[in-house]
Amino acid sequence: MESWTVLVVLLAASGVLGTPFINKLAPGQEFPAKNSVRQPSNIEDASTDLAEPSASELASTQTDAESSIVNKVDETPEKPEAVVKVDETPVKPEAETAAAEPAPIEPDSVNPIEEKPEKSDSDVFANEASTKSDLESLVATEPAKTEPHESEAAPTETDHVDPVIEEEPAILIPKTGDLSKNEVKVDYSGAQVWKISTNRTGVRAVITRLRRRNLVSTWGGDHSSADILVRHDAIENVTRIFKRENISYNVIIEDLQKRIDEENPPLSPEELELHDRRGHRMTWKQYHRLEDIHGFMEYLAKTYPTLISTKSIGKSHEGRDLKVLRISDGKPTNKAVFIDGGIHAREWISPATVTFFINQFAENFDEESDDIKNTDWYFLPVVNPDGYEYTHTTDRLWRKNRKPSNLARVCSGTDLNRNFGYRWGGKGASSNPCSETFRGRTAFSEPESKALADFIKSSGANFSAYLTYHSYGQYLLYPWGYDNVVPPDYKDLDEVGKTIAKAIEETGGSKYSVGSSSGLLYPASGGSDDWAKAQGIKYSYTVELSDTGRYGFILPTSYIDPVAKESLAGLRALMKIIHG
Ligand code: 0X9
Ligand code: ZN
Repeated sequence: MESWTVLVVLLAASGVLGTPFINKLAPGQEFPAKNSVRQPSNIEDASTDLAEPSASELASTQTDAESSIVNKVDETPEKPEAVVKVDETPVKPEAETAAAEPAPIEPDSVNPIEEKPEKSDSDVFANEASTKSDLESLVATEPAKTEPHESEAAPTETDHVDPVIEEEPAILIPKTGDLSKNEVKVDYSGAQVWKISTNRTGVRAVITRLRRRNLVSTWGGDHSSADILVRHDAIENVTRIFKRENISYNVIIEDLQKRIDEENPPLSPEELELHDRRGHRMTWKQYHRLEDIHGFMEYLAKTYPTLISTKSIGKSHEGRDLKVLRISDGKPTNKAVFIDGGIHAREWISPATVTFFINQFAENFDEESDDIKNTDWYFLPVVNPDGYEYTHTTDRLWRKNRKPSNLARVCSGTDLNRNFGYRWGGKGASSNPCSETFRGRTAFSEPESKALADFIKSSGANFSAYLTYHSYGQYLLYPWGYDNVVPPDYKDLDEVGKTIAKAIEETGGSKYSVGSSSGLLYPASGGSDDWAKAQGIKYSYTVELSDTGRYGFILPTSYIDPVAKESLAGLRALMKIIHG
């Protein structure tokens, strides 16, 4: 069948015109008062494509075909060509950006990392670089707790797509998983993950072009390498292009579907029964479904009612609970910490790690150190339950939430980590609903991000720390993410980050890199960490858990225990500092 025929058939069968699936779950308890098939080849037939432009062509020109399909760009975050230097001139402040005319988006400026920021006289940054350290020169001086410009949907300089997208729905091309209302499981047979050295100029541009043609998508990487997923039907062509252009790469994963199949083997019936008798099904030997995670949280609340409570702080788009678990002995002098996981659906190690923390503190509370006991803990292990379930049932590599865009529901999902209302809509966040980094229609347009933020604002707790667990890369990232600037207290954040990293390493664990997320990775606005920091929460970190790319998102279950344990050591180090 022709790929377009497949597209039409799938659209017809996909519920594009139907209503979204609603999964009703029982509401959670309230907190007590303080003292109490094949990968759809719907895009392009990669085997018939490619009259093979050279890399230089790829890098510098745009084919007719590409310009007509510009909206199918996959903007999975890309690591910078080189680590963004801290002494680079900071970009314009938000006020200027928002006021700027809706500049037509350069179709070729698809990579925010490659942009050269402009200098502005009215920059809000302290930029006396000559008298200060490089990082100091990037300290953003705007006050914390700045309320987001929620109604401003200003087009961004770095937007990768046509800003008048609503007028051109016909050129929106869905990606894998977007047509799956018929619940055909996405099959990654033969797809590969490659690690590419990006030291040479032009390599990233080649990757960007291939990505825009949906032949590859970006997984991760660092300043000198990129991990890309190469579609099965694109391997031959991409290989040829890379060979011709002398781009070196290693095949990290030979057959992605095989890895996926091996990743999460079921427990034996005996093991299951053993765990069931304990009152919940969580094992940390497996990646569990949402039902098991929520069941575990309810079990703890029931078992330790004076210490632990749960609360549904809202519902996901498909009606699943956003369940927060609180651990607190109710002492009025306690500090408060908020920890979440699973903002990105496919990062399974994150909810596994967060639930590991919960289990440790809940089951051993009396033996815990004062740093742990004198804290009111709030855990939201799965911020994106619809996406998380979708990765179990349909597409293992889904990243966003599952709310359909309003464009005939061709493309689903918003990247929740681009939807928070601090500097929303800036760099590294797309206005294209088909993009992996779609920022949503407005700040907090998504029920999941909104519920999280509303809860933090209204809980009455005075949070000292906000930790959000992601994967992968082994990074400890502090704000700001929206641009290559740092907050006034960045030195504290850097120092504490390094202390956490040291504690992790000293357990015999992994090596973490510490830095601001825009500096170390790439600018990406609308992140939960930036929003939390802007609320005045001092220690706001994104933790990118293991690994560094050998398995990437498909981390075998044998890693859950060591990753969670070393992360716990890091958390303990942070708590020691907080309780100083
Ligand atoms: O891009 C992201 O959202 C995070 N990386 S991930 O690979 N897990 O997708 C990093 C977020 C860093 N924080 C901000 N940019 N605000
Ligand atoms: Zn993530």
